[in-house]
Amino acid sequence: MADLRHLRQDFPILDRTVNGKRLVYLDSAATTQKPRSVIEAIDHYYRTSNANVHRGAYTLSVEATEAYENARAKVADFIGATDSDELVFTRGTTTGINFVAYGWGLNHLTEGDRIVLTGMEHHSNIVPWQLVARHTGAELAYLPINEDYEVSLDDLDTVVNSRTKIVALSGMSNVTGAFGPVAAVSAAARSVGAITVVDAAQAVPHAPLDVALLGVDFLAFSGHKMLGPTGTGGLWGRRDRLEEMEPTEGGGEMISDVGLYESTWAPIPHKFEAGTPNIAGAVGLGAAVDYLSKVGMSEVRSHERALTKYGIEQLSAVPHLTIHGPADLDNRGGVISFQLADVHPHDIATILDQEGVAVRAGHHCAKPLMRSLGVPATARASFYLYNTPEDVDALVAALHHALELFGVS
Ligand code: 7TS
Repeated sequence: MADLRHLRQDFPILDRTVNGKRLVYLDSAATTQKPRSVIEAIDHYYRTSNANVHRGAYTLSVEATEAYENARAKVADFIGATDSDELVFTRGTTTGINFVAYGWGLNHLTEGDRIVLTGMEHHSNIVPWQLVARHTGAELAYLPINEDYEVSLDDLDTVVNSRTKIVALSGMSNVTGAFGPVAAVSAAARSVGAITVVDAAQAVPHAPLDVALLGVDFLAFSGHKMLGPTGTGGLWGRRDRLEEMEPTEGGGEMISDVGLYESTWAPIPHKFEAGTPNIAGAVGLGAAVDYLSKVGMSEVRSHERALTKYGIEQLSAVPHLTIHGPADLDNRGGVISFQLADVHPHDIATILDQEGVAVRAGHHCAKPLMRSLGVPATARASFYLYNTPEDVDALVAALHHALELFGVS
């Protein structure tokens, strides 16, 4: 296992205790903890350079604008975008997908057109498309998941048909950890002239990713799931796609000219960034990608792969425990959803919390996927670069404790 243990000291929150126990944070799929460098970058920005961007001719405003645009360049570079104009700052993955659904979908879909999704999507990659389908008369079609928890490509060529205009899929499930078949699906989409939108909320933070090689049209991700602050994220789009996409929010900062009845837009990416942006958030996200780049995304991936292997082995040895996710480590990331006997996942999470272990329980905003799994909810442990085998051991010990409490033998 790539030993990243030394990184733990960079995360102040990991020093705290919860219910008298060492904090074992296993909910990074929901949001990640923040290293000191990110916290300090935000603090430093507010202490030294705070002003609004793209406006004033005075020093502070110029510095704030530079900090904001430098962050854009860093984040663009981090995902392999050669042109930082192709990176729109958003509030997170949800906002990014909604921008594409309303800004591109609404203007390119007509009745009878098809939007293809998969059976393992988060609600934020389902509901915006349902809304746009309702507005346009387009229909939704799904690539289902198979018994290995993977998106089935058996009917790819019939589901992605000549009426398909948009295919949207997750790079990695936040429930099962399964990777999405982005390359195969985007090739099928391209062959019928459809665009591909990737929900990369769980992909960008955990492995090297290069939009220049992926061959997709849009890719949305969240800053807070990759060590950055909440309320930050990115939407990358190919230049031509962003140029043909309409803004969905109007206001200051996003215009070229405004008349009484008509307006024209600023060039990309600014036409999608109406109003005063989250400047400090962008600065924090820039510091987060600096941190991740210094560690190295290949290191992050190999650390999490090894930790997932260990986690699956150890959890599989717990009596009455069922894991919902692929066995193939090359096709999955560090998210492990499980059931423990017939104990409700919320009860599991509460008992684990007594031991200082933070896991999420519920439907994980993926209700259609939960229905395919045949369960209303799961408990879920998710890893990041600061987790260790000792964290897995603490989880397993707490689960044994839960079995005792519930009298399951
Ligand atoms: N897509 C996936 C695959 C996600 O896991 C999430 C958030 C989102 C989209 C939405 O991201 P947001 O930053 O806009 O909220 N997933 C989770 C989770 O698994 N637990 O809490 C949030």
